[in-house]
Amino acid sequence: MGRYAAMLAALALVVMTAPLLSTPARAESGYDLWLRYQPVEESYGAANHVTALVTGYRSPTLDAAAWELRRGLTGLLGRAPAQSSAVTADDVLVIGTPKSSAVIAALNLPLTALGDEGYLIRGVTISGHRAMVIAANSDIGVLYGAFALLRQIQMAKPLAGLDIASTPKTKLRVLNHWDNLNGTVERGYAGASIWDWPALPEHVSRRIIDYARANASIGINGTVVNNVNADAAFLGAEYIEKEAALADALRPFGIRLYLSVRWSAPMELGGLKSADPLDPAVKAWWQAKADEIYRAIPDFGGFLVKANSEGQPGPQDYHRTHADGANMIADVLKPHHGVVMWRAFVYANDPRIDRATTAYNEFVPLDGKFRDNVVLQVKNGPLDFQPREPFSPLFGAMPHTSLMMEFQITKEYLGQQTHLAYLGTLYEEALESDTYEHGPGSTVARVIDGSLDHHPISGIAGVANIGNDADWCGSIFNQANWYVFGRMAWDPEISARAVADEWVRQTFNNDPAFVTPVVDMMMKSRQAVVDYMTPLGLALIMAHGHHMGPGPWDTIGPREDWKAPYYHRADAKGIGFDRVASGYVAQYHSPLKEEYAKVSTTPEDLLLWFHHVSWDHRMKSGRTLWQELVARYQKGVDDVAAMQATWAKLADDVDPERYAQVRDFLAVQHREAIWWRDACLAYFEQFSKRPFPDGYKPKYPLGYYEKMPFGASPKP
Ligand code: BDP
Repeated sequence: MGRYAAMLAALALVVMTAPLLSTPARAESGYDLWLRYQPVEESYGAANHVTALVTGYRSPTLDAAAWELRRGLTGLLGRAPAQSSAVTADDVLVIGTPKSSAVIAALNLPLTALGDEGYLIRGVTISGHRAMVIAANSDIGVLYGAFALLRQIQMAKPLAGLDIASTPKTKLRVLNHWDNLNGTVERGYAGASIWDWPALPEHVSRRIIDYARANASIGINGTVVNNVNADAAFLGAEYIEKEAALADALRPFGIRLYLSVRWSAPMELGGLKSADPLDPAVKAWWQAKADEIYRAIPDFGGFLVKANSEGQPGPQDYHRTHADGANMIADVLKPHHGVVMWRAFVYANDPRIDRATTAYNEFVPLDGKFRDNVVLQVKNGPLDFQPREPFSPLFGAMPHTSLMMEFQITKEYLGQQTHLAYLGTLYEEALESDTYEHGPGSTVARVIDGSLDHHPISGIAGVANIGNDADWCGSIFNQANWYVFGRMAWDPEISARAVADEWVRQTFNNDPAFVTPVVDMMMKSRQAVVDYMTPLGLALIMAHGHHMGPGPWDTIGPREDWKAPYYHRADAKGIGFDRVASGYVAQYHSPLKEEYAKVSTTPEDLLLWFHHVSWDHRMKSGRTLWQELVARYQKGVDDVAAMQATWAKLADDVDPERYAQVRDFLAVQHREAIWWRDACLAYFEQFSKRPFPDGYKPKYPLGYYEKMPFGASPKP
């Protein structure tokens, strides 16, 4: 027997004997995400019944809604609902729009305020029968409502008395895939790209449909399929045909396709001599390209542009501004109703300038100069997706420009594949930050939902963590970050805890003895990462390039602002970046700029972000800064140990496969948290020259940590 045959035989044996062993639940790979539709546990479930599904006219989107409801209700309630076109019994579910369903039309429901994506779920009486309706103005609203109803049932909520009206607060709710032509994913930790370009346009895989379902279930309505570091080939005729096939598959689920574009594409694909946005030949090239794309994809969303950033070409190569560039592209998309998402992630290669100030300095003078179909895509913090940063001061500083949020869902700087870090709390912290643009209450959420300055375009982008792995995201808990991204894009004011609770119930079960500790663990998890990686406002001290593990000593980057000491500035006096002197603090509105200007009024969580502070500075705890730094690193490690202990008690409540993955990854996280603590403290101690508090000392000398090969970490 060959090796593979033997492996298969062994696997078959496991599969056959598995039901005989008393495992708590069937093994799950995680492929089903939060759409598992397992029977609702009797004890927590309400006695829900749905006897029949009443539909009207069909459309691909309404068919998707009916399909999902049939599948979901059959799984959850244990019985397939009958299919019907009229209400003839109790407990029927009627779905549709006033156009698609005569039954819905006759009910005269208050649908106007729902707009073109919202839904209404409500109990009604029809011809004397108890019924539930999912109604909307549009087919996609019905699909969103179908998922919302299934969510309620999966969470064991009673259907009786249900009355939910929900409308998304933002318009563009998009994933940004940093996927390359060759199938790799930049900063992807979940396997290869899900887009199978060689097989397109003929074949769209089942995974793509499941991807679309998962996105629709949380309201995501757009996807940028390729990396912001874009390859011009994505705009070539061969690829447009493939993209059109993908767009056709995504359309029933309300998902529009967008492309990242390379600024110099007119030269690379069109043979032009320049990519100057004010050159008529360049504009004509883009116009023809846009027309070509829209012929193939009539509802194409538009372009995402990374220009003059980290070596990418852009309008500044021709001494034009970002507005010149964005507006030229906006004009060619305008007749097709497309938008330009122009990234504000730019920074100068000048070590004398604080990198955190540069996007503001470049973009604020352009406020009011952008066309109305341009939206600036701004990362939540001014540097780069760190475990903690203050919100970018661009939010609140450009009232005449639409701004959308860019979050990173993939955890480039937060432990990548293995570390458990629920990002809901990070997103929430950014969104609820008050910019004071128009006085108190001018939150970042209100900037990006367009309500603060009355912008028609609003949105949130998330750099996807999705790949070809069995569980899509590299780990089960990473799925929660995709989920919370979508839920917060729909409603930037929803609470991180409420979303964690939803996710846990759907992904695992409704047992309070399970849900409560797991939600608590998730809610503390991101702070644990902050503490063992970059406590007290430190940033960008990860290892160079791959950003895996500690690298506060790293000076191998080609430019000053790619070296760790540029950020932490540790010396004999203290540690931290003086951002009062750099001009950064002044970019905030009052009262923030006054608060952040002084050590005494700066929140300790951001202390070293804003100030260079003496090692002996007295912290609120009574410890010196040096002692506090050690305590925070230690707390991060302890919190991971606490997560391990929590999970260890829950083995009986989860299927063995998912249980084991989480257990093993927490062990990795604990080992690496210790690595972070010891490597960073061994490094900083050479500057602080203060003794380590009792009971603590890094196990190895600094040089050992500095030489750690990629993928390895010291034995604790
Ligand atoms: C950084 C990533 C890099 C991206 C860049 C960006 O390390 O891979 O290209 O952001 O957002 O975080 O453009």
